[in-house]
Formats: sequence, structure tokens, C-alpha cells
Amino acid sequence: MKIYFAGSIRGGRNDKELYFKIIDYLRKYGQVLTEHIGDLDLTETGEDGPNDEWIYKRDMTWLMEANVLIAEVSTPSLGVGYEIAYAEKFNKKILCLYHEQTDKRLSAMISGNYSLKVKKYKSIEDAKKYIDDFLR
Ligand code: 6IA
Repeated sequence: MKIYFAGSIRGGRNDKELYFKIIDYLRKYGQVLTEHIGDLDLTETGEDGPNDEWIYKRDMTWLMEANVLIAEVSTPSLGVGYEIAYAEKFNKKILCLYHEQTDKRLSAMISGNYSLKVKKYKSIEDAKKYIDDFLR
């Protein structure tokens, strides 16, 4: 199975350790096309390709190849929102994972869209259970 994992990059790297743990867990189910998102050294201003057009085209190709999209949506990110909408348009299976925080609420554009599977988790163990239910 090919898995596209989406997580914030330029939106902010506060949740990078969650991404790292989720990606590590997803590997048991198949190939994670976007492993670099869990790279703990990747910063908001870093680069991983020759230019933004190259990154965009590569990511869209990967998204089209992927069987499923798993998005960690706790840190708001334009790129992640775009990927969710794109994947929805192409009828990909989508799971959105949101780490519950007391001071913030998930965008209504995600939580109000009942064609997406949105799961709120408190611990990484909860997130793993939602992944198991989704991919099994
Ligand atoms: O708007 P954001 O940068 O937060 O968007 C993050 C999402 O868009 C991720 O789920 C990625 O799939 C995709 N994306 C955005 N920028 C990149 C990128 N490099 N490399 C790979 N995927 C990306 C941009 C430079 C970076 C190292 C800062």
C-alpha cells in the first residue's frame, strides 16, 4: 500500500515529533511516500528540492499514486488543507488526525466535512488505534 502522509511544514513544525511517530507506525502498513515530513531536522525555512514548483509537482504525483491520505491536522497548514481537498476530489480514502488541544479548535472546513474521517486523539497510542481501524 502507498500512503501519503501530510503534515505541516511552512505552517509550523511544532508537531514534528508527532509526525515522526505516526510515520514510523505507518511503515508497518506500507510505503510512506512523504517520509521527509517527519524529519526532525526539517525547519519551516528549509528546502528539500530545487524549487517550489518541483516540490509541488512531485507531491501531486505522489498524491495521485497513493492509495490513502493520512493528514495530521493539528497545526494549521495551507499545504495540508490543499492536499486534503485534492485527495477528496480524486476519491482517495482520507483520515485526518487531530491532537486535542484546549486552546485551539480544528478548522470547520475539516471538522464540518462529513465525507472526511476525522479523529481526535490525546495520546499517540490513540492515534495508532485510529490508524489500525482505518487501514485494516
Ligand atoms: O503549507 P505547508 O508547507 O505547511 O504544507 C505542508 C504540506 O505540503 C505537506 O503535507 C507536504 O506534503 C507538502 N509540502 C509543502 N512543502 C513541502 C516541501 N518542501 N517538501 C515536501 N512537501 C511539501 C518545502 C520546503 C520545506 C523543506 C520547507
